[in-house]
Amino acid sequence: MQTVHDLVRLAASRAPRQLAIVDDRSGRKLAYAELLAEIDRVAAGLAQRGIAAGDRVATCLPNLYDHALALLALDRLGAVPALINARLKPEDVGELIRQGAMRAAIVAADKAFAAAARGALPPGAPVITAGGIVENSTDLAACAGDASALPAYARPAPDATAFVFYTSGTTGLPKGAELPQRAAEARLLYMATQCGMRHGTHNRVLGLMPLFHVVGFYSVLLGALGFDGTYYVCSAFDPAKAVDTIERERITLLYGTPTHFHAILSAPNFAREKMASVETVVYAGAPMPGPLLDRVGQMFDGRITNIYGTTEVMNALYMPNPVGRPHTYRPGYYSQVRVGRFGGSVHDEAPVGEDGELLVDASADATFTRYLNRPDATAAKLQSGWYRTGDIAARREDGDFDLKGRVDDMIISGGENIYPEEVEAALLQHEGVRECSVVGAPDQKWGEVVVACVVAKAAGLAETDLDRFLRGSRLADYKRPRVYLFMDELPKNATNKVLRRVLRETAARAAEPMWST
Ligand code: 01A
Ligand code: AMP
Ligand code: MG
Repeated sequence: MQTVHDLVRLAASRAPRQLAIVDDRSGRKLAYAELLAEIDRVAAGLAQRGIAAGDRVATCLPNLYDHALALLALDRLGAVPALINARLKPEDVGELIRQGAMRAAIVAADKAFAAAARGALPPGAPVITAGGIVENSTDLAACAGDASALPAYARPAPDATAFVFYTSGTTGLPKGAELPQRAAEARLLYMATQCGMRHGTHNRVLGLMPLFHVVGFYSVLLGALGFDGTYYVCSAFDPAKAVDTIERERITLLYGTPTHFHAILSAPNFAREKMASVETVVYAGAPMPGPLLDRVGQMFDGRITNIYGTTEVMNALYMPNPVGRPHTYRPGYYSQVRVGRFGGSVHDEAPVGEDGELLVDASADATFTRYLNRPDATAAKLQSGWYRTGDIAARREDGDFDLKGRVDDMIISGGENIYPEEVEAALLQHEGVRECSVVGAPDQKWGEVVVACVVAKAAGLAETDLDRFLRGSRLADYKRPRVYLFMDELPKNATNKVLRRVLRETAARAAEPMWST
């Protein structure tokens, strides 16, 4: 087993002078030997502030260089980073810190987030900010210590939790998936076996994907650092800046959601010639709309791979060279999958050609262990050694798999999961809303957009009222509906259940004019 720290340490011993990280904000360029020294210095600084091996430490940060460094330093100490989506509102971030019994937090330099963290942590626990200074908190940039005082790296047990990554549930707060130390290798190695990434100092990887999701951390950051490559920090996603960086730095690997590719191809400065250095294109998180995939195929000479996976199991299925091909998937090198009959146990396999739920063998090293403090959720998703994905699949005659959407009503927008129930609950808090139902509608840029179907209590309720209300609510901004449809009543069946299927069709027709955005 190689842990995250092992992988970086080994790369540094092979290629100490090779460029490891380039920071887009400060312009700093760190060679591997410098990065390793920096990790030790920050780890020593964090240790001085009381963070110790085994401590769970919340991080809630955009894709800053400091974020990457903090994660690597916490891991070096043997602490367990719990990576919270930086798009959540401070109330939810505080609640996750409280429920996760965290011992410290590293958050963006923002008063509201620092206060939420302080209120949720035990008295006196460190609140560290990155990217600036906030009253009563420590600036991560000043958080360096004497590396010689740091104990040697202690090899953790393979089963010990290394990281916690959050994934949203139907209602309530996101669930924290505990990922064991042994998961690291497989979570980056599939980049070579499935996506064609080769080991070596030629790798120049653009950090488009958020570090607080598993792809951004394991496959992109660690993919670069474990393979002797260079990681180019993108502190914020700016498509035009991404185009410039790809051209200037001769980026070899681009990994994004379909939305990232839509944005890059739509950037005013985009030109096919500027993409000439890109050898490897990978997309994940959502299916890519056909017209977009065709354009990606035309604009990149490199090899394109569609990666299907989840926070809990990482890569499960993939599709090499998807352009112009029927969309069928096959298991990745460490994955075993089956299709389970709807309503059946995980051993009740659906016959070839029949739709069921995609199940993934949970004995693979890449698999999560459990949801943090959520035995109920763990029992619902992890059964007799199989992980229930919640995705509909069918096994084909040729052994490949078709993917056909979700078992539940989850909406995927820009690679982020949004559960309608949560948005509905937020809308119902508005005094003018009698009833509502939230569905997804297809969208060329976002994959799906959130559409709210609303029955108002009285005439005069406007879209702007609801949008303003939700902005001020606890609901994360990216979950807000982008389209509102006001209705006299919601379509329902005989037992008074809202017919989401009917609403989805209505929403698709209504949202269609927006497809060009
Ligand atoms: O009206 P405003 O001002 O609030 O609008 C703002 C944002 O609220 C809105 N926004 C979004 C989204 C979104 N996902 N859906 C809907 N709206 N994100 C942001 O856009 C306006 C501008 O805000 P911004 O902060 O400047 O937005 P961008 O930085 O341009 O963000 C868009 C991105 C697409 C880049 C961003 O959403 C993103 O980074 N998405 C990637 C999510 C991701 O990493 N997904 C993968 C998760 S891991 C699970 C998985 O699928 C998987 C797959 C394979 C796991 C393992 C494997 Cl192997
Ligand atoms: P998460 O729950 O955040 O870990 O996201 C995992 C979910 O994203 C999967 O269960 C799928 O619904 C979806 N997903 C991820 N990658 C793909 C892909 N390449 N194609 C289609 N759906 C995907
Ligand atoms: Mg942006």
